[in-house]
Amino acid sequence: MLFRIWFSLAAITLSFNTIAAEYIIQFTSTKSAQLIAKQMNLQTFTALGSTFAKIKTDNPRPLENNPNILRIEPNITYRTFDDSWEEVTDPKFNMQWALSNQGMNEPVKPDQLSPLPGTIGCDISAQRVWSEITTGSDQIIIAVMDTGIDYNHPELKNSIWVNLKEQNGLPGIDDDGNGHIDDIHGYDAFNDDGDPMDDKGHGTHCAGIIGASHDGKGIMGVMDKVKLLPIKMMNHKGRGELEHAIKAMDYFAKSPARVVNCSWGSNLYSEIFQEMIVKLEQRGKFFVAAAGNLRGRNNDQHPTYPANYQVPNLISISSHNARARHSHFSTYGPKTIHIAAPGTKILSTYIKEKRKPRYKVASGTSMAAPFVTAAVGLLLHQAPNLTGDEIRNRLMETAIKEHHLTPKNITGARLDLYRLLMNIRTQTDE
Ligand SMILES: [Ca+2]
Ligand SMILES: [Ca+2]
Ligand SMILES: [Ca+2]
Repeated sequence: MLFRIWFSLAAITLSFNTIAAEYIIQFTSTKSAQLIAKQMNLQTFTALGSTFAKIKTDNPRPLENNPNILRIEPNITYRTFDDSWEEVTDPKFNMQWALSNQGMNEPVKPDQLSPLPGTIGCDISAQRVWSEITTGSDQIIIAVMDTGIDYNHPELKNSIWVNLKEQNGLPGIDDDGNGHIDDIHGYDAFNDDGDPMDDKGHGTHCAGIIGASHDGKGIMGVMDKVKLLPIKMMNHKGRGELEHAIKAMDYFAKSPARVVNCSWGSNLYSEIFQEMIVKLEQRGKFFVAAAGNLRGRNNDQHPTYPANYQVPNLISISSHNARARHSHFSTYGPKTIHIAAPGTKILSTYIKEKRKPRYKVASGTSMAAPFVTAAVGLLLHQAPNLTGDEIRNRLMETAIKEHHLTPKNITGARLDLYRLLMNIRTQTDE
């Protein structure tokens, strides 16, 4: 705790006496907010019952002692956790090693002759789940807090959540009274409007991993049927700030989604953000967070947030490759990262670009998290009353232990969807 306090104070102190920086103020009450906002001429916004404002100052210290202010934190910048991107010319399921690893199906660049041999069976057992258990359901709603989703993508358009009251309502009117105008397919917290179209591609890639349709074309998502709820909180560069994250969290809180994918983060701690996750635990909401891409970095010592928040309704995900090894770019954390999931050379959907296929191969813990998010969606559909703690324990106890992953995360294990949904626990004597 001391470390965290130091961490946030250090961030404030660093910018003290230098140049004016942006801060987010959380007020003690609505009344306090009105008072201060009027005095200082600030625009306020509300989220999860609290009132906030953004302020630019070179000295936040006097505000820290103001009795009307509960917290003041730097307006942290969050970044997407994608490590590398590659073009693809011929997308197809037999390149999706993460779903069904045949030993030779890691995607290759056009100038490469053959992929590195993968380990047969090093996948999440998706095919077995599809044939024996489920391919998903329209009742499962999954939020993707990211750069948006291309909701017109042929692989995704049938799987995008629809706000019926807005779809059947009037343009320019907030038909469902949720505070957002024309939010038919979700919300754009970055621009504060009702259109979460992706202008980067990152969110669309994550969305395809979860729910690209099983339609005989292109690729397949972990789920054939699902409702994806895009909450855009980052711009075309994959950058968003605490202000946008707070607004995105408020939308997620009000939405019917129970699980959210967070393939992004920052090394800066935010008490405001952590408190929001805790509040949402009471509403049965679960967070899947990518652990970050700083190669060789130990999250136990150098935390990444939100992945490192010590709350029961969040799971932190590192990345493994087709050979069941820790991905070279992924952070590790024997005490703080829970499980690994496939994140190296993942083929998925991408935004529309001139004369290019709407697919790309990408690597990053950003790509690993959505496999787990989809798994949580399916698990909650099967067992809706699980608590955050129970969801995380199930994921950890049913993950497959791998020698090479052992020092890299708490369990030394990787996601296995079949074992998760069949509740097949790893023997403790292994
Ligand atoms: Ca609305
Ligand atoms: Ca409307
Ligand atoms: Ca498809």
